[in-house]
Amino acid sequence: MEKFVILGQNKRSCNSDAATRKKIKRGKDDRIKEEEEKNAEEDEDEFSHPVPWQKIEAEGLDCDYVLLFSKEEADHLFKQLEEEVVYSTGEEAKVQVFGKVYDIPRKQATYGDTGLTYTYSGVTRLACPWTPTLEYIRDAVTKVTGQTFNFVLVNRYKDGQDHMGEHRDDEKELDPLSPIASVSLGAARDFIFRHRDARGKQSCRQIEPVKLELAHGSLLLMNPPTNTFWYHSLPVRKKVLIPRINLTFRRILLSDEDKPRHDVQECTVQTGQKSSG
Ligand SMILES: O=C(O)CCC(=O)C(=O)O
Repeated sequence: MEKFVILGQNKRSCNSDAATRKKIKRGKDDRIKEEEEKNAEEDEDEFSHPVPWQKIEAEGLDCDYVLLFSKEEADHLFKQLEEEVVYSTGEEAKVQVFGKVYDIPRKQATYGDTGLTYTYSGVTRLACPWTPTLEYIRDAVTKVTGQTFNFVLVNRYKDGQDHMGEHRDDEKELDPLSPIASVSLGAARDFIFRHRDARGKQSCRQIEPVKLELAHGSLLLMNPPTNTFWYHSLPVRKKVLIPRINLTFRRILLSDEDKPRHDVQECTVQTGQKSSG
């Protein structure tokens, strides 16, 4: 039987929890102290995580998981993204692995700050301008983590046949000190981490894989050094019949050093809105 990390099903979103948090009351004659405590509390509201985070740890793996959005909000965000996100087609929907070109078994799009590019699987992609919903979700993630992001990779899985193979997000243009924040909307899907020393028949160590189920409205933070030591994948699950959208928010280094500028695939849509044609 497969062993999964059991993740909690807290029902409330961060925003509603923050709003209902009680203020600490102080005596009238202690005004300065009261003011200091109020300021500290406001700072905490801005960058704390009032819903319970779950820590997921193993050797060289450090992740945090939380249900960021309520079901209603997650349903709404999914619908909005279905309207706004424009996915790559044709040549742009292919990747190169060991020199061979393949169709991607899902749909992909890249959004972010102006001019940013990201190279993975042999293809360099230019970020389309943020859409309002991507911006909203990015800001919600920043609010609960205190981390900023300038790029998002959008993956859309039409059903459980669509998948993502084992890989690490360790490209040199990614800030190695920044976590990768993965927001999931739609079908719950299994997500599997495998240690680099425990892959394949030739593996030199026996380390158990870490298996999670990523829920609708969830946020998984993959903190450094997770992506150095652990590969991750989203395997085929034939019983899953509904779509899922995953957003991985990333921080791309702004220095032009080492940034490949060749073979850049242009962003085909400038507005981030679907064309009617
Ligand atoms: O859809 C997922 O949860 C996986 C996404 C992923 O592995 C990636 O964007 O690197």
